[in-house]
Amino acid sequence: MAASKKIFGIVLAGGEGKRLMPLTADRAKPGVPFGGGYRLIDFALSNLINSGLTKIVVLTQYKSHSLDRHISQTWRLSGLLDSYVASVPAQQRLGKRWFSGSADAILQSLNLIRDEMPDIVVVVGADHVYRMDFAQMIQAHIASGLPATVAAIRQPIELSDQFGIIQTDPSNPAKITEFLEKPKTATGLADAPHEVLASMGNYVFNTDALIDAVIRDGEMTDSNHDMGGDIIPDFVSRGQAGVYDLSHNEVPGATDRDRYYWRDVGTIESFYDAHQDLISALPIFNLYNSEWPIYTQQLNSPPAKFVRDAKGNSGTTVESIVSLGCLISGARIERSVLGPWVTIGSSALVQDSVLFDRVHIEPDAVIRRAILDKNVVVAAGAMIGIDHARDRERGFTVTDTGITVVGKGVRVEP
Ligand code: ADQ
Repeated sequence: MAASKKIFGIVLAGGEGKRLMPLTADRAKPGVPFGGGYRLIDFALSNLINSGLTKIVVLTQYKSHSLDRHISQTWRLSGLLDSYVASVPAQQRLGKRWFSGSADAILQSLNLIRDEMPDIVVVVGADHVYRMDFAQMIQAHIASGLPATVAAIRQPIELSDQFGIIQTDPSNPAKITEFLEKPKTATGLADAPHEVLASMGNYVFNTDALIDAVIRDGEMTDSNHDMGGDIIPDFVSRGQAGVYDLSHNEVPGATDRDRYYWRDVGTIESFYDAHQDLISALPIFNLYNSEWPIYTQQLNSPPAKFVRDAKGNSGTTVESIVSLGCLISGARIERSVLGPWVTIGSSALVQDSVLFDRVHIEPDAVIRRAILDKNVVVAAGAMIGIDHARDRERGFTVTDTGITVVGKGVRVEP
């Protein structure tokens, strides 16, 4: 049914990601590296492409250079098939102002929708780790007869203030009766009082209804021009929004553990935890599902290499992801994720950590429960994540849960 419809994809990628500082000091949140060689946006884009969408725009604005470069280098689809993933920065089409919210980003980009004249527009966020077949959601959307559908997943009730929380009609659970954006308190589900139904920030709209809604919203002075805060509640108030529960989504090759995996990686803690979900032998999120691949840039890099150091130590690496171009010499690496071109010297110890591209760790350094941004250099014998007071003194971010984050390009002395 969906195959006969023209579908257009919009990825909202203009968010600042303040809670991921310092990783977002220099780049938009959807451009933050993840899981070795990926960027966060690769998950949303892979899901859309695997779902059969061929025309996708990515709306960017905040510090978008690194994200734009990633999209143009990685996501070139075939011009012959009239397919594209295009990164579109804010262009001040409606006056001298940037996007004032995610709905305003769409309002300012209506020319892109009108150019394609689709029947249906899929609007998704850009900073979640998950697998989802949008073709199944689109089918459910069409079957419902409603003009707007919100993708949803059950979440613990204590996280209600981070999500749009959905109540449905008991006699018609596919219809939303109430949508509260990030409420302080919420009512649990009838069959699971400690859970709520949370919006995933992914929506399917009939094109005309979306255009009408963002134009109407643009005329309102008391709106934040936000998809979750304003547009969806507006559809709900008119009895025109449906819900699509991720538990109905069957993605090929999913394991029992990761079938309905979805993580909002909006904070350092959740970003760190999502990495831990990748690395065990039976990962909570499986990157090795070739039936629903997560695509990213193909690096022109040699394979990772492990060598003995000058003293003959071979080192060990367990429960870790090591990317292309890495060179590990007699070091011990445990439960960690290494991005491309990381080098680690003799007798260094890296535990429970996430190292972005081109981190350089010299001999005898110790890194524990830390995230090191691109090009960080850790000098011989230096320690990170051992003494949190010292980490803070040196200007590093340390979370309440004891994760130390070192910003891009910093040199860490002993
Ligand atoms: P948040 O993620 O907090 O909640 P928001 O900050 O608006 O909402 O970000 C949503 C998406 O829009 C992100 O991908 C972000 O990059 C992008 N975005 C934000 N401002 C933008 C702008 N001005 N221009 C372009 N893109 C922009 C949302 C929903 C909740 C839902 C959660 C799920 O509002 O209802 O529960 O996502 O994580």
